[in-house]
Amino acid sequence: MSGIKCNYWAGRGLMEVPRFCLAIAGKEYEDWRCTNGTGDLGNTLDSNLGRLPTINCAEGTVGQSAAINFYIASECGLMGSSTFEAAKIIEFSEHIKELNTAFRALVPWGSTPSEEKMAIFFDSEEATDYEGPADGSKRSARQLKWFLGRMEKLVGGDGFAVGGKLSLADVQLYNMFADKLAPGKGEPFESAARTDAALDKCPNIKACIASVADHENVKKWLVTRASLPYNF
Ligand SMILES: N[C@@H](CCC(=O)N[C@@H](CS)C(=O)NCC(=O)O)C(=O)O
Repeated sequence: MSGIKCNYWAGRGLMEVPRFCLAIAGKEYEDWRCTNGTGDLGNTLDSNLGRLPTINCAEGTVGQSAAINFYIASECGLMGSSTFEAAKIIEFSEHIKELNTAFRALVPWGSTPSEEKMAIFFDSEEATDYEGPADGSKRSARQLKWFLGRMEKLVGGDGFAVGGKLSLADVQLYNMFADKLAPGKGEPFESAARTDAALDKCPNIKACIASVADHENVKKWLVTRASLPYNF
């Protein structure tokens, strides 16, 4: 047992990236899922301002998903081979977070997306500055194509985003672009088909996602989690 306890709701949300990292590393942990209120967790919620996710580990409690991702990925050997590579992995995490923020500005969590909003996110070519200094006049028009156009050039051409080996960045790419609970349920950006079509133009990013999808421990985790409570 790793001594790690993950505390979260009965969903993927902000805990599924750490769960994937733990699965990849083959570490056992306690996967606490909130079904009956968070009262049992006592003051361990303080580290996330009373919210989930949090983790308990030998040294104490950690809250905020970015910090949890860093801690778990480090413990699982998924934070690169140097401080520089760790920084590059965090850099990539932030790109992915910004992309998700752009999507959620159009489609707030829990809402039903309109075709108009989905078309803006997937098809907009208003911001086409895929190279060089970003065009600040198009700041509010940066949608999927803009992020992918720039991110595709940053990842390695060897199936790994950073440092020639599997890292948190690859897990986050899988989580954002490929993870789904079931056909039609919990699809990336509310449409796996549209997401896959966009990725067809990004062979480097697709290869990073495949490195995660093809990992034997990931395949086992996907079978295991199918029997666990997942509402989102
Ligand atoms: N920035 C925090 C956000 C935490 C957060 O919003 N958690 C949600 C669940 S995903 C929550 O518990 N919300 C309850 C609330 O805000 O009252 C993180 O990344 O951990």
